[in-house]
Amino acid sequence: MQTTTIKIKGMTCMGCVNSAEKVLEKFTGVISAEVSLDQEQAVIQYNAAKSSIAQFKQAIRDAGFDVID
Ligand SMILES: [Cu+2]
Repeated sequence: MQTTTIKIKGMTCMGCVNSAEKVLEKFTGVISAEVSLDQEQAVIQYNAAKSSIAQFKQAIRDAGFDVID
C-alpha cells in the first residue's frame, strides 16, 4: 500500500470535498481518500498495482477542480 498527497485548488465547500472523495473512492485500488478543504489536498492510500497517481489527478480534474503538479 502506498500513500500520496495531491494538491487541489477550486474547492469551496463540503460538497466539493465530498465529490472529490467520491471520484477517488471509485477506483478499485483506492483504500481510502481523505480530502481537506482547509489544506486543499487529498491524502490517498492506494494499491499502486491497481491505480496510479495520474489517474487520480485526471479524475479530480474531470470533477471540475484544479490539480497542482
Ligand atoms: Cu462546493
